[in-house]
Amino acid sequence: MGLLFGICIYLLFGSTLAVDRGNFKTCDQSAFCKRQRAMKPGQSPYRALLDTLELSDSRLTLQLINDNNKVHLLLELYRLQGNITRVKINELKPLKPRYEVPDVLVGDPSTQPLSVLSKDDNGMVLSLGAESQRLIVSARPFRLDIMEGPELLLSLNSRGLLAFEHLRLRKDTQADPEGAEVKENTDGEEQQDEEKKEEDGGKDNEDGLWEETFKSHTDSKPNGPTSISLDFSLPGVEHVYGIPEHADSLKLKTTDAGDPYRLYNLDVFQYELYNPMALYGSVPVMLAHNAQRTMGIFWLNAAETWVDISSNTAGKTVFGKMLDFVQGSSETPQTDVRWISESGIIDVFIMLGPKPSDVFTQYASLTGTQAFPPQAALAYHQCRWNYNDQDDVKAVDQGFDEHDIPYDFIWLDIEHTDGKRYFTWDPHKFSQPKEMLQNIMDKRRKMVTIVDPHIKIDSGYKIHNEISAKNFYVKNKDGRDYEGWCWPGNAGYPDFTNPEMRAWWASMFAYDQYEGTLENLYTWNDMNEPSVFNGPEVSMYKDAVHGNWEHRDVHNLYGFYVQMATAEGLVQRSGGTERPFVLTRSVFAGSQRFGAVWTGDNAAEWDHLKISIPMCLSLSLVGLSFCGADVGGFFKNPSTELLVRWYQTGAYQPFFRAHAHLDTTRREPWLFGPENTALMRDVVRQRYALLPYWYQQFYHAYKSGQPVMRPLWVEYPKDAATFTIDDEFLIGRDLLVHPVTEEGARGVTAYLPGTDEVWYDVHTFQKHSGAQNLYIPVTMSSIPVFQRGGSIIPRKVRVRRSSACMENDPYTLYVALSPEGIAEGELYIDDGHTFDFQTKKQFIHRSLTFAHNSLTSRNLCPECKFFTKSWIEKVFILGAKKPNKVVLQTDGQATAVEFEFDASLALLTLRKPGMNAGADWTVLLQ
Ligand code: NBV
Repeated sequence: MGLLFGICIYLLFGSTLAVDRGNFKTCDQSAFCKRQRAMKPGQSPYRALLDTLELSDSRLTLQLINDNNKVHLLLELYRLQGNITRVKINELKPLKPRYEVPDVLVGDPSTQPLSVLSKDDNGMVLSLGAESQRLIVSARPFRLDIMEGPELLLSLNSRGLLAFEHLRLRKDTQADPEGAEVKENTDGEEQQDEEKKEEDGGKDNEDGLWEETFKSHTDSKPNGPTSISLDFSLPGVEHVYGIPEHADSLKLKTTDAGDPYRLYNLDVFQYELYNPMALYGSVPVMLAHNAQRTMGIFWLNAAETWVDISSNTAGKTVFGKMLDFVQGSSETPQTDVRWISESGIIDVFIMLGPKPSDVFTQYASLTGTQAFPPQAALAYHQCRWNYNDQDDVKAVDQGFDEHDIPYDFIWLDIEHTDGKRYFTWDPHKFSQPKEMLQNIMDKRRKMVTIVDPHIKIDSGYKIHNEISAKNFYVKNKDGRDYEGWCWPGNAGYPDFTNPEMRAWWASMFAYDQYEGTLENLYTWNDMNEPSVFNGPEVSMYKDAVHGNWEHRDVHNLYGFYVQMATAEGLVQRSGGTERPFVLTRSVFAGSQRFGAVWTGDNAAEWDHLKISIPMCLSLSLVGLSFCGADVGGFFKNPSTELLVRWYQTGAYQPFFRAHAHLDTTRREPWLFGPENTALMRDVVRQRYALLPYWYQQFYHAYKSGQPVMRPLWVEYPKDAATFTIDDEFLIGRDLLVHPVTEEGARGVTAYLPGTDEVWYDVHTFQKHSGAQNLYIPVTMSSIPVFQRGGSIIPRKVRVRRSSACMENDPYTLYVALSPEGIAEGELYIDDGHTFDFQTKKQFIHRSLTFAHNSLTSRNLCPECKFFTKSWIEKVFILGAKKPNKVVLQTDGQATAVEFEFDASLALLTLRKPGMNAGADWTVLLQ
């Protein structure tokens, strides 16, 4: 019944696409959210016990006491390298340990010394080292203020919403959670057992403290109430971003009138746009921005979390008023945010910027950078649920050749398996997988198969038997293996939080384990929220057990771990030499280290095309650069116009994959008449030509944590006109894209930022000055893209059937001069797929600069070794003056270069200068 029900839900394919909101909790239906939200701003019951202060070099600890119930908390403060302050708050003596998120931070963040500048009965002032930054600890009520000079940057608990539901005994049963004892505090004060019981107030389960039912599902809460909450005030801030994944605008909205933004990884069928409901992934990172500064708040907690945002120019806090006084204004805007999580501890990293790029660097220092993907993964991917059989795969593969459209990856969805048993092939439809993969490999193309984390319970299935024998499944609260319904029917869910389980899972990708695979097969992890058709909110019971922890504590990490283990498997099967490619639906902070993410089951509707931009921008801002949306829309059939526009948009987004639901009509790009085939061909080819630039951007994302796809404000942080743009974005610093996302559009208005900038239309080479709204008339072939004057972009314009086929092809350089007549760019080249760039420094990294009429290539990594056959076949210089002569100097020789000059466009074209892309050279315009 459950399975049928699930499948029916999934296959119901009506004309109205709307989420069934009743399947998912509102804040009011989530007991802890309701309890916490019922607390209104006011005086905090927490007081800092200043005489408990302990300061070692870099760690400050201090006890807080809740004056209502006398429970003590322990506050830990750290100053981390790179302008980050970490604040941890836990119970001083919890009845049992509370969950602290492991594996997300890349290491123990390095700390810097802290020192106490002054201290009295009201509080103390600490020096944060950098730039006259101080932390003011106020004792009664407890609050923290981070100041820089006279400026208040951010306050914690200024609205008094710190709340910590301490672990307690249930009054009516007196059940002692796992032998916990009531202990004494270090300062001799008795841990207030009486008060604790009193807090339960004899009302046992009122307010869902000890049990909660949603629809037909009851969550037993063996630990009772455990939620935590803290507020942050951001004076001077009106724009906050991040906390994906939501189908909403880039700038986050205030939540006073509705629900908070929810972070709880869920498989939301037919999600709706422009609302704060949870989706597949959760990254608890918020960025706050104004024209002077960008900061970030990283709330490291993997339990269900809600985030309230309000903006109060009226009704300000005392500190807000003080700030007004200092700044002589009375209308300083302020954003207040409040984070609420169901369990765990408060562990928050305040990233103080001040530039957007600093916040990215700070966040990357904590959670790592984007995995550098194999270059082919940045090319075009062809997917549908499902390519039916080997012949179908062959026909689609040939179709691309016949229509002269490049592609790199063809994808197989769940139907390719033997009865939804992952790591297997349907014996009839895919009886010769190796032959199929070899055919694809012969064309230097690749394949992806789906491997979901729900495992069919079937004694004839090796994967199940091993997981079961090794005791690797998630458990029910009663200790038996947890079972849920999913595609295969009754399924078990491996406990990916267990490192031994992950190691075993990784080993299953070895060529002799995952039979029928070759090295051009990569992986897709879907349904890893985890999705459970018959579970609460289509997921797992919160009281399911992962080793020592409840599912409640780790929920938002499940998908993170699935992708981690899968990526590790792909690396291991190659003996550690090949870069993996794994696409995941569910993510958490740090998922960027393991591969790509997509925005799940969107629909073939114009609004879904539009939302792909802010959704991927939000993910990019919090480290996940490798993002894309299903091109064409997953549910429903797109009109031809929508499909073409979606190809045009997707070709300029990081992860470029067409995908479609099982019930949609086929939509390979040649099925819509020759004119439309030509439009789609053209834009896929534009993507391939631009791959050197994309690859270079990903190299930088990997090296430095800077996002690939960027909101305009990241590069133009002082320009308020960029703060709310949702229909335009940058790729790196130098390409600005304003895709056409309106039905029947005859023109678009693009904002070109930068008072000192000029922008060149990449198709016409026409020059436009910055800081203007430019109206661009469009036809069906138009994709408004502009190159920033002052940049150099490499392309490979001889497009072939896959990116690997273009490996040795020559480069064309697009040198777009700034108003001062200068430009700079880079060339990054490596083998495109191994870790040799990392382990053996086998890559070429060159800087390209144009100044004083000469274009020079300089080696940025003299100790690197890599040879390329690629050469420079053409150079376009946009915004140039006509030279008399062009001379190439390389290898101590000078040779004349043929050129052409188009005066109307100020375009200088150098024909076949012919130097090797890895060599030192200079081109002089004389
Ligand atoms: O595996 C089938 C689909 C997949 O095509 C899609 O991309 C995923 O997001 N999967 C969800 C399961 C069911 C979708 C209705």
